[in-house]
Amino acid sequence: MSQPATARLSIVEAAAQVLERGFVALPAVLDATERRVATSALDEVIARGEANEIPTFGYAIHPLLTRQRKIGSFYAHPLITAVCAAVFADEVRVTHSGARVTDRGHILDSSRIGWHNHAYTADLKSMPLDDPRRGQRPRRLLFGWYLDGTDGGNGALVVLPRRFDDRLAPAGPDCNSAWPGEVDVLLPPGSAVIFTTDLWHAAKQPIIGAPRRYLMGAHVQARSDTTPHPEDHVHAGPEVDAAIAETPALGALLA
Ligand SMILES: O=C(O)CCC(=O)C(=O)O
Ligand SMILES: [Fe+2]
Repeated sequence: MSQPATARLSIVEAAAQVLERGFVALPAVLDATERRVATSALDEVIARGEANEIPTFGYAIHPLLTRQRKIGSFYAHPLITAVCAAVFADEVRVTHSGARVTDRGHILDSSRIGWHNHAYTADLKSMPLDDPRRGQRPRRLLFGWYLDGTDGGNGALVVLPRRFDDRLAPAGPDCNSAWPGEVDVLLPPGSAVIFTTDLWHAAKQPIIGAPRRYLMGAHVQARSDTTPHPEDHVHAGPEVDAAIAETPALGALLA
């Protein structure tokens, strides 16, 4: 099944989708100029040799905010901040930043990035998803900017929709195969996806010769929750300071 993301949702509707299905697609939020700014900012980091190139994954840049002052506004984007805040019913904090870029130079020899999630610490990982101790809402989300979208050519994001508190065992033992109920999230350029860290997801690989595929994203945590996560970064240094000077709202998100 695939799901083209076309409709414009209100903040409330978008947050409700995260609670009901574990993810929401926000189609075509960025315009062509914004997309060019972000893609060239990622290309600069790659050209400086600061990306970790993994043949079957692409370029991985983690953390990103400490390496590139030009992308602060995408991390403090008011729509992303508002939807995450509505999901948490709390203010938000950005705790991880990163990017994935793939192109025809990468030999993508398996059919997808296998099924995984970015669930919490060991305690929460072993706590059933419907355990009341988890609370009424997710406490950590991920967002991704798909700067040139996703389609059959450059590799769809694949998700297994679930209510945020559903007890959902992995749908199959093989993390590299298709799972029943999976949904391809197809996105026009400049779209964002917001999903809970518990959501099982995978990504189809770009076909050989597909155009460059740019993804940059973050972990977003409810401000009242200080539980650390192994993927968290310290965002500090001159690039972060310069980004905050240009986009003051980023300062509040990183504080
Ligand atoms: O490339 C994608 O669409 C998803 C990548 C991903 O899930 C990850 O890097 O953890
Ligand atoms: Fe992931």
